[in-house]
Amino acid sequence: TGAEDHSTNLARHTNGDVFAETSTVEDVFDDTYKEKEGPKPPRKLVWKNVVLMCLLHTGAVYGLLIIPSASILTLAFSVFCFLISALGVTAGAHRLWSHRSYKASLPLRIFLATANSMAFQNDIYEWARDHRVHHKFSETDADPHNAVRGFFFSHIGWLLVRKHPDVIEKGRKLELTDLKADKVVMFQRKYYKPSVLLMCFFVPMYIPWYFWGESLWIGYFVPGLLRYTLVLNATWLVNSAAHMWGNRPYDHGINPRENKFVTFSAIGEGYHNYHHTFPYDYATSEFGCKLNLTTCFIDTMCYLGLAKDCKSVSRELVKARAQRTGDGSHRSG
Ligand code: ST9
Ligand code: ZN
Ligand code: ZN
Repeated sequence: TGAEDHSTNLARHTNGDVFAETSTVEDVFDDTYKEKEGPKPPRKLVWKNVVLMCLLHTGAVYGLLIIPSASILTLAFSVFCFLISALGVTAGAHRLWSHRSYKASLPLRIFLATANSMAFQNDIYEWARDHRVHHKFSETDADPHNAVRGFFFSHIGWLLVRKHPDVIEKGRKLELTDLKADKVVMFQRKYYKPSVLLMCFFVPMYIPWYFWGESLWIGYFVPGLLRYTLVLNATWLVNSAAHMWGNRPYDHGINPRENKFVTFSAIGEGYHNYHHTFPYDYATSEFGCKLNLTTCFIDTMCYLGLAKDCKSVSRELVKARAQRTGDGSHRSG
């Protein structure tokens, strides 16, 4: 399946230079893997995570309730923090580090890693490793958030139980030298805990207090916990909703779908049928910046000379693929 896409993919992953080292990225679906037969291993709950996620979501609901007592500046700042942390995931952990779909200069990588700590979604190395197994073994036992196990599991449930052994077994065999060679990634991993305390909790709480006299309490619950929880859920919707609801214009043989709502809330990451079909495209869609703030951001970085070598798929290839394997809903605009 998709041999031409695969070879394009390999051809496009050129060798590194002063920007960032790249190697062949293992984000292409591997149809040779077969799930083990027999009963599945038992589900082992991790109670600590269950309790923490309950507390977090309770804190977020409380943050929602106290919005009327927050100043307008604090609300604007919360949106700002949402966007920065979202970019740390979309432009950083996802499009740059998991897929190597463009190259980023050192200052940009430092910015993205800092923004990524604000999103507190595991360090970049772990995120990208889990994400590469997600693409390579999509919707099997070796996919960390296997959507075949239902909405709840692929949304949040997978973070509340021990991983399926195949995720770890297959993950250990992945080629991750590009991540290990990236000093920014390794630095963020080494100092992950303090960087999260600072970026995800302290900065969002402290800045409104210091600069415009907001209470620390509101700073903690609104730009802090509420914003964090919203970014988490927007991200998780890509794994749950965008693997369940929407059209499949590029490949109807896979579950990931084009979902407008997810695209909006995840600043451009809901074109998920396209993304699983062409994982190396820096725009994760064929529509450029449309509903895609992340692509806009990367384009701006290129304009400023901070990013380069964005990979994309030619219109002809997209069209041919849609005709060959799509569900018939493709409209080339
Ligand atoms: C979070 C992540 O929320 C969200 C990621 C979402 C991905 C979305 C993708 C969608 C596309 C992109 C769209 C972006 C949109 C953004 C929009 C923004 C608006 N390979 O982990 P352990 C090893 S995090 C190889 O403990 P358990 C591991 O190294 C939220 N090896 O497994 C270790 O080895 P060693 C906050 C692997 O015990 C050993 O296995 N964080 C792999 O099963 C054990 O590892 C949390 O909630 C692999 N893939 O526990 C906590 N995986 O011992 C998260 C593991 O040698 N995590 N290994 O070091 C945990 O608490 C645990 O991982 C667990 C599993 C309980 C889930
Ligand atoms: Zn996916
Ligand atoms: Zn991806």
